[in-house]
Amino acid sequence: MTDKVISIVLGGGQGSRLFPLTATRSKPAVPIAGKYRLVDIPISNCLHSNISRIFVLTQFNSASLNKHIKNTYHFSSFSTAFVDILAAEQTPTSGGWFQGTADAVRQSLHHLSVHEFEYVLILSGDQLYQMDFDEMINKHIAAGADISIASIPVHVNDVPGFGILKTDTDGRITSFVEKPKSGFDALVSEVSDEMKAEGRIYLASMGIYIFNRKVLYNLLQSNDHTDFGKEIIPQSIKTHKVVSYQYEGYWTDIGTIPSFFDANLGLTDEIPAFNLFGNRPIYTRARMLPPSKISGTHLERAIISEGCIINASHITHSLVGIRTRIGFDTTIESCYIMGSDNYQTLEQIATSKANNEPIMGIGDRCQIKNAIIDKNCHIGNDVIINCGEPLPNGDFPTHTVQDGIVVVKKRAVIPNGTVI
Ligand code: ADQ
Ligand code: ADP
Repeated sequence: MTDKVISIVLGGGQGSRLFPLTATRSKPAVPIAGKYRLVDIPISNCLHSNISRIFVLTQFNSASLNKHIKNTYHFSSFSTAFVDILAAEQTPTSGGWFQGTADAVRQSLHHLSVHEFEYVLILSGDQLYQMDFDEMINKHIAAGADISIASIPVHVNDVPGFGILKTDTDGRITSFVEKPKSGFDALVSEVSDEMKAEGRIYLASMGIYIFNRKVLYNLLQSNDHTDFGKEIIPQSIKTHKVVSYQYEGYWTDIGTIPSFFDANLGLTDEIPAFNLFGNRPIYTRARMLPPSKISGTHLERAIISEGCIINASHITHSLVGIRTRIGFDTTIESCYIMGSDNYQTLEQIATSKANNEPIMGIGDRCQIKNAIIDKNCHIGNDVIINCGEPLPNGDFPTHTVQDGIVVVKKRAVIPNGTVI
């Protein structure tokens, strides 16, 4: 049945919850887990579920996102498979930015119409999970549903952040409240004993929807609602058969700096909830990088990507991205270092050193804790980041602080001896 499906990945609105990682790049292009991009997660889930016609909707189209998609997702010219980026565009009928998730899909319908399909699978671009969509689609068809919504049991603390639904005994959704503020008692659902034991007694929408083609076109073309969670879904349960597809595997939102940070560092756990080391790889661009070269470093719970040159003394509970260079006697604890897009030449390094300017990467004798270091940063020698008193939130020229996490901005130059 998956050959009758087209998938749409919602690649991010105007919101800036991942700022400063999204200051100069579109959200789908944000690097994750050392060598991937956010968009690789939903695309890999689709490809593993044999869904190979995929649109990625984004507010702006960056050169690097295009390059990444073009260089990663190659298909045989005899297949119908594609991964296409659709950026918000001005047309005679629309003014530019997507106004919300439903508006983004509405503005893209004319690109879908040229394809043959029965079902549209709508996915968020900022979630970390591994899920079989073919099973969800089979259940959608077996239930004779108009719309299916993937749901997951959550704890009461998470209720205000999600669309919360309730179903009848057949799984048909009878109520849907987007991000409720009160009245939680009335929203409790029947869940498995295992979930009950964890206190996860509310069913949250995962923001993953299957729509029958006609239903989607009717719902989007009969009104100007801009949002699925706020408008389209709550109203459609009154007029259509909307069912819940309950999922209990690992799934997490990575749309904010703290959740993005936790999800990345969680990959260093002994048995991570999200398993990179399985037989369903996350696809990404093959870069032909050299193996990493590491010298004199005590590594503990560290994930080191390809192409790194590391002389640090300790790297603990951290992820080190592609082409990262780290100097001698440096200690890194609980950090996600994204790495670099290219190497500096030996001449460039010699010139920088002669001028007492930091080279790309992290210098000697640094101490860095609880930080995300974006790509292509130049961090000098003897730099200390986030190793003292808890830092208040703030936005500074070279970095931001949010909930105790320092994010060093892309291409930032941090001079020798700086203390943040
Ligand atoms: P949120 O994630 O808060 O809740 P929203 O901000 O609409 O909803 O984002 C959904 C996805 O669409 C995200 O990946 C976002 O980046 C993307 N997106 C948002 N606006 C966009 C736009 N204009 N153009 C392109 N992409 C855009 C939703 C549901 C809840 C549900 C949670 C689960 O509304 O009911 O519980 O997802 O995470
Ligand atoms: P990477 O993800 O590899 O760090 P980006 O996705 O940030 O790279 O994109 C590379 C380049 O694309 C940026 O340096 C910038 O010139 C351009 N770019 C990305 N996003 C925007 C934007 N919103 N406005 C203008 N240019 C952008």
